[in-house]
Amino acid sequence: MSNVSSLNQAAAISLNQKNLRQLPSSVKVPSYNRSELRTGIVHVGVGGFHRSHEAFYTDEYMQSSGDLSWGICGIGLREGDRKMQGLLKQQDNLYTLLVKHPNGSAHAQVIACLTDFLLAGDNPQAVVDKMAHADTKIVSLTITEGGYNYDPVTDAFDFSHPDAIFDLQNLAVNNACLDVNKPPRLVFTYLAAALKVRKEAGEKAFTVQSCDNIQHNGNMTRNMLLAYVEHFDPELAKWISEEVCFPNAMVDRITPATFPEDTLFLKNNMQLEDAWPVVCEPFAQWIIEDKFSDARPLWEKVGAQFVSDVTPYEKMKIRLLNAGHSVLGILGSIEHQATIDKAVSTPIFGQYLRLFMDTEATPALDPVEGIDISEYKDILFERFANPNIKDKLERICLDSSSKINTFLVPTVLHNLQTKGSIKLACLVLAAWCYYSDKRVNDKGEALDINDPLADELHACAKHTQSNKLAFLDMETVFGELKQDERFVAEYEKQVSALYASNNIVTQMRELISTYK
Ligand code: CS2
Repeated sequence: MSNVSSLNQAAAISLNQKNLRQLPSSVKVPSYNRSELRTGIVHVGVGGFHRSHEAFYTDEYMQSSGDLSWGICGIGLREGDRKMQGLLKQQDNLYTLLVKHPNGSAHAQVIACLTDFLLAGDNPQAVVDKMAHADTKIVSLTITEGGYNYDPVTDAFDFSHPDAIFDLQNLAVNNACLDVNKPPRLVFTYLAAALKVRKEAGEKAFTVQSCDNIQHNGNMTRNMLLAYVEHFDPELAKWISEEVCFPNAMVDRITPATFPEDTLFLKNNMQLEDAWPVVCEPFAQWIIEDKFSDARPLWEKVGAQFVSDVTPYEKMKIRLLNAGHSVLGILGSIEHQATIDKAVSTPIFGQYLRLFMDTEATPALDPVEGIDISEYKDILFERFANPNIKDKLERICLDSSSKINTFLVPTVLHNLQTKGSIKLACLVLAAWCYYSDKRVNDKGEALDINDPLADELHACAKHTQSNKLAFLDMETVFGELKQDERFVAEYEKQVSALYASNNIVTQMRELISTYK
């Protein structure tokens, strides 16, 4: 066995431009001529999701249409992006999408639309120049739910955030110009600088397109950018408000983290050596409001859908899929579940999730044209259960402080207003407190908690034994909910019961039994 695999490994071909035409026929490669690509899109945040979603759609579009004006230049704002940038560079910015099907099979496709990858920390001016370049029609973003510098307590741009303070100080001493020795930290600073170049040259604006899981992600981007720019250049803010389009969009494709097994799988089964392939499910969905400042790829030719109002679609996706992930992620983590497929296939977790979706999340949705919500939920369960995806709960629980706010809290607020059920969501919030307090699962194994607010969450949660409402001191999450007596009473009931039993499954069972 080991001989066979070492023979296969020896035969693997490194992914790069020179070898592109020599890859085995089982690997799909684009037939367009990369040297003719122009860079029409600049994308900030080249993680797995961008590579399995927008880049995939764009690659498919260029491949099928022959319109090569939509090459993508990646931008990394964080030092942590250096690894991806370096590995992609060695592969001439090519990478493999490994699409894993529920029956255990997989297919591989090389994505060739990345033209370049710039690290802002190395040369911030190059980033601004790229965004401002006449070929750039769209600057898109995957900067995570927490990346918008939005303060849910004040419902406004967070000027007290250290990154905002840092950027504003540097802009102030430099007469609103970039200081190359102090690379800006906020994406908004780069957008402002590039849009200013366009404005001053009397040129058209580019579209700013968010690809994050935030309701009205375009409006959020617009509001945060305008609030920020207004602070130091009101004229530019006015121009942006008149000239720049920020389409709202619903984005969807489950993209787990890549593990060494995936790299090895490609090598052993497809003779392809890729240092950082992307793994994803076969399903992909992108529903976009058709509001662009300038030209755009005809993504509708390759499966995206353009609509005039994306609100019902994004609500449905965020409140069922993303919230569903968080429900399984938080409840499952404290009961030593490791992956979404295993958790959803464990009857008690599957039942709990379906009940949450049917009785709490669905009533908070609007009717969605052309979609049967019940069927949508069935499909979600099938997607979650894909045993080949193995989406780790650690990834799901990453940055829970932003996710719970975006994915779950709006459902609770809706149900408080309509006097609907909130108990299933309240147990998830109580479980999140327990998770943040104990930081171990029921087997005593340490939980890998990755959240910028992890210390604050722990500091509040650890007083729960003596004060059942201690966790609600997390203002950024519970600010609005805490004003509601019914919520506070229900949360207290759930958290008390959980701390008394020390067993999440007992509590889940208890709640499920109230529906029979
Ligand atoms: C997940 C999302 O991060 C999360 O919590 O719910 O990454 C999810 O997999 C994607 O939004 C799917 O489109």
